[in-house]
Amino acid sequence: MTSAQTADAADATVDVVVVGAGFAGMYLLHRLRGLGVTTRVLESGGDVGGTWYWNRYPGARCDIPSVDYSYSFDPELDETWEWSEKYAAQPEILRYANHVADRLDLRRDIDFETRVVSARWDDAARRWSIATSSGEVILARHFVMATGCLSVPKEIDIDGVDRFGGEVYLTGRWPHDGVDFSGKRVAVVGTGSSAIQSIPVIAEQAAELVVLQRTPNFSMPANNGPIPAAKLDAIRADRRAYREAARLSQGGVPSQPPMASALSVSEAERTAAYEQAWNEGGMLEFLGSFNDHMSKPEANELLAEFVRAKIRTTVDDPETAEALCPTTYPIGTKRMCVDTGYYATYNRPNVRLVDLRSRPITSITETGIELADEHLDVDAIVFATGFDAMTGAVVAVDIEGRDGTTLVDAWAGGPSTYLGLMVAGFPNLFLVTGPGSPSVLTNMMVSIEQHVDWITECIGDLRRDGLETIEPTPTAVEGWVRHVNDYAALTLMPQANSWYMGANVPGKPRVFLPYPGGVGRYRATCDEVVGRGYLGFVRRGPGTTIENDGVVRRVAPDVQILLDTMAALGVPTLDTMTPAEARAFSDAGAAYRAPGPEVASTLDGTLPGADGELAYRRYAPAATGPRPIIVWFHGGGWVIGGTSSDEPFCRALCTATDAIVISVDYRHGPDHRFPSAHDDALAATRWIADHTAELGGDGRIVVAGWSAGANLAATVALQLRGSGIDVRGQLLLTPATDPAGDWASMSENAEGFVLTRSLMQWFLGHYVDQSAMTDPRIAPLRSGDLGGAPPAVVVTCEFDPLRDEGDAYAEALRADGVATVHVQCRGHIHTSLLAVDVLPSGAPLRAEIFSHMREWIA
Ligand code: N01
Repeated sequence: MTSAQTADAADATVDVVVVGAGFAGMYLLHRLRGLGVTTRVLESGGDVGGTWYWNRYPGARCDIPSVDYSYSFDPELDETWEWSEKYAAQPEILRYANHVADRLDLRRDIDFETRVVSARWDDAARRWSIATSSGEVILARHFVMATGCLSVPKEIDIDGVDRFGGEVYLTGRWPHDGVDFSGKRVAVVGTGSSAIQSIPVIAEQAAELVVLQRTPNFSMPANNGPIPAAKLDAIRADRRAYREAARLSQGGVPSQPPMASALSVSEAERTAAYEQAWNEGGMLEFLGSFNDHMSKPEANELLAEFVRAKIRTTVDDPETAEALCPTTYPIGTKRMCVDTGYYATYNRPNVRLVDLRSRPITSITETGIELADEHLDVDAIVFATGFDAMTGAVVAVDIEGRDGTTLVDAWAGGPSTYLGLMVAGFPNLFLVTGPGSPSVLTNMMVSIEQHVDWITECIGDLRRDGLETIEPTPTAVEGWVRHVNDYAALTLMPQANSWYMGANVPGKPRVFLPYPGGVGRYRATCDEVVGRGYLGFVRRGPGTTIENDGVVRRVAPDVQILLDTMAALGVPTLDTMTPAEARAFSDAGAAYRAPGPEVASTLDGTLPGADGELAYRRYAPAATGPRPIIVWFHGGGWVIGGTSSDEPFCRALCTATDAIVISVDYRHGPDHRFPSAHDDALAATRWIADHTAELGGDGRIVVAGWSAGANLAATVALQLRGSGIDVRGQLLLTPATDPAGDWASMSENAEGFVLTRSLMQWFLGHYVDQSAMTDPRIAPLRSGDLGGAPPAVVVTCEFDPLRDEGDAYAEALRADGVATVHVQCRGHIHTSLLAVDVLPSGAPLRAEIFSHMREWIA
């Protein structure tokens, strides 16, 4: 197809085609008009409203408070529209959509009952050719899928539906005239949100209702009614600030992020918090009543059990109650439901629950539903069986990008996008709330407005700059997909067979679809991408190509949150203090950290160093009998720290390896300068080796340390070559190996990752003279031959100023024939692995490190 042919076949040419006239398409049309571009909106429904146009089942209402689930872009609209209750019902929300369409005169640019069939990118003409169900072909520079996340109902995958002689309904495609179930025997299949909202209403009408449940869902009471006064007051006091707080929040509703762990408070305190959120809050407040429900299984289970107890006290029949209690996935990992009288409905004499786990459906017959052991005669079946979420509506259009690649093929292994907004190889195709964006995990209105604003401004920027196309680079897409997965891995979300994972649709790749980082963080990322010159995008215009390849979020998400929190708290850096102040500050900080795992015992003692007694702390594992001994040298730049400054890590090391860990102190600068610490480290290791039996050791020694301590461990390992001491291995965690070297990582990571270049200089300045900086004891990389050193695990972190000298040491060890495992920690900083029980993403890395160490001392 040439561009000339395309143009000939075209019925119309516009700047932008938008698919969908739900809340996303409506706002987009409004913004694009403001930009002065020509726009056609194509909508398969008969009017505006999207999800609220289609989902007219009884009981349908929003599960985010309506004052939040509404547009914020038009202050007058915001002030003049009044919601009748906390969670408005579908007819009221649809009235709101119509009101907005009237107010902004949107319908004149919308083609209703028009389905987009295909869209092909013409690279020569740099525009999309879009074919519709009415036979029209429209050419457009930009093509936006504003098709909603839950718009394509999942196909009914139960045998025999066509045979059924009664009425069949799909909650997502409900008749506009409503349905009268009076006097009828009705079956509802499914117990997701749609079912949980409709079941209580259908039960009031129907003669009999049987609910067919495959997986029970967690639901909480909507407590619907008047909008809470406190919320109204907050909005009226400062509407703009209220809306801004929503934009910067996690879920798109203003809230205080929870500070406490569910595991850190008494049972009474926890229950009181749960009761309050259950009775007064919404789903976001309930799940967010403590900060670890979505990350720690034990915390999650406490909340889940609270809901199960509520179900048991509400539902009279114990067997039904038990069947309604979800037990196979963590609470919140499937979208939690908000209901009005759902569980109590099962106390009605005309309602019955069938648990499909024990009594599966075998088929649908002419007269009802056949179970393994019973036939259910019914007059109507309601399928509340869900949607092909997030990708279904996008791939329903036959979209072909550059070089004839279809989106279906590009996404065969799961959707890959940049920011959930764009796809590599599909120029000028935008997705509103696409996979990889916060979307369904948040208040959709906030997410929609942010995406529409971003897309509009992007198109505006292109036009301003005389450019015609934009698309993400494969690197940017790969980086974003990795970041989304990194985030999801910090949560319990991937554990459920949910539609978030694509698990509800047979054959759909199992990928976590939305971005779990929250709307505030996500917005900042999108803004940063633009601020950095459209990082991760290629933009083209006549005779111009501007490629700005790169990855926007490379730091591990939990590490970034920690860094942001430290920045917000204004934690001072040690190099602004005297050594004594730095020691006091770091000792004080130790009181606030997680303690690390339990060990069988700890014991404090002293041992002779090179010049006087040195303190040590011995951590013993539960295993009995003589054990290998790991001699641990703490970090702290040879200036600060002591036997307990790395305590959580020492405990983790001890429990994971079943070895005795002896954390040895050493003399510090500036009072004791180089080589005092190095002499002490050697003397202490020798003494431990000589006294191994009395320390509980079996004669095998491992030397280990972090940062400056890893420098000591590396040097001791070299010095003990040929000594007769049975040194089985060396663990070097983010070691300093050549402080005088000119390392790129020292410049790249000079600022912003806790260990800074100036702090490193501060440490070195207090400990070692410039003239000694290349001494092989402080610069083991300069030792010449490293051969004969014990096997090594060298750990380096991507955002560590010491990364490159650590990498070089691992290479040098290998080159000199030392068995070396090099663990390179993507997205991590110098202090990451020491933050035991603080940074979840460090746990698998520690596990990997410890597994290698166990091989030395098996
Ligand atoms: O769909 P769902 P939904 N045989 O996928 C069952 C939003 N929403 O329409 O879990 C038997 O959650 C399936 O069982 P299982 C909201 O985000 C919002 O209810 O696969 N059962 C499940 O129980 C929500 O999360 C509101 O084992 C079958 C049910 O059908 C999303 O839309 C209201 C089956 C589907 O539940 C989807 O909710 C409504 C089969 N063959 C919806 N196939 C608001 O309040 C599926 N099921 C704003």
